[in-house]
Amino acid sequence: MRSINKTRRRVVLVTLAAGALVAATGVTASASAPPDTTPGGSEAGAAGGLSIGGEGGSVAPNADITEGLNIYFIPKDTQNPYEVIADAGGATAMDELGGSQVISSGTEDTAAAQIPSIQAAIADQADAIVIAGNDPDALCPSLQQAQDAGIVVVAFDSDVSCADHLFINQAETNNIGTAEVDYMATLLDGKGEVAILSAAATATNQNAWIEAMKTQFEKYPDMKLVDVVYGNDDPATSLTVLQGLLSAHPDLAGIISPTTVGISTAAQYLSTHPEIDVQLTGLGLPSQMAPYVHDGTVKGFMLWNPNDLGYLAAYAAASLASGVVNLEEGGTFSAGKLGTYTINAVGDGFQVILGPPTVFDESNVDDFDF
Ligand code: RAM
Repeated sequence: MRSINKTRRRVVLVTLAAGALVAATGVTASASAPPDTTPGGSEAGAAGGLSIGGEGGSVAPNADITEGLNIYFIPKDTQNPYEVIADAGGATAMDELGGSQVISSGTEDTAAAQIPSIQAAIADQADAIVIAGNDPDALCPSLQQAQDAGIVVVAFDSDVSCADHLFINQAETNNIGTAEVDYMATLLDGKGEVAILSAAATATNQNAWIEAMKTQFEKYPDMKLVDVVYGNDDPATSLTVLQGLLSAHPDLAGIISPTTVGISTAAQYLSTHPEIDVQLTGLGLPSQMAPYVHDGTVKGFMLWNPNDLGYLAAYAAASLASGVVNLEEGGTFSAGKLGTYTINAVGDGFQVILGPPTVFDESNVDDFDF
């Protein structure tokens, strides 16, 4: 066990843009104002009939976790509110585990913007990296360097294709895609032109969900997928491609946006353009989407608790880094308030699933704090 600088602040946020340090270290994660995401969010989900979380259990200090672990969280970018909430969940977990968290990434959803953060983790002799891959392959040479230096690699939110890592999946990949298409089919009575407003074209999670959606569209012969556009999880770009979509497809009846940035941008635009008769669903933060549900722009959408996702990823990374669990099928570890989780082999890799998503609509959209 390498020595840890005990004077290090518990949470450090670093934003790297084009390799340059934009925000100095030492800014606490709470300074970037993530919403208060208490465990009550999960309980509210369970009350709504859908569960988020593992096999249950109470918060218990995990005596087997090495104290003073330093874990780098490398989100897709440091600006996306979804990623900020997920990172805050990681901060809570590291606090419970007596370790520290550094949040480091760029401002654009590209692999190139994340590589300096991986290099920083290596230079800092981090114990683990928890990364949301902006690209499945392009990060692997750098992540391999990190593994060669003894750093545990965990992906969350968006997987990477590299060897010997664990992916913390928010929910079953196919189900996320098929549920959105099925929901759109109920909104459109199975008829009409539909488009997808995605995030970055290289994002592993987005592309996996889109593949599942394409297969599910085959079940609805009168509902056609006519276009896929990419807003890069940037509100301005999302708005530009949305407007392009609407003018290119005058008969468009529905938009599925499996990104919190895309769906909130589209909802805001459609709510101020009531003459546009387009149904919108996808993956959104209830805190951002509530006004558009209440004004009738959006009937329903889905998500899981991103705070729980980051919390689970931190517990998984700390458990692997402490040798409490090995990267193998059937390995189990405790994730504090979320309970016990089991590692599953999927294809060539290993995955842990947070739990089924929640559907939000008028009946429950105000019950969540994320
Ligand atoms: C956006 C990002 C993220 C995705 C969520 C649903 O914030 O694309 O990766 O998981 O939406």
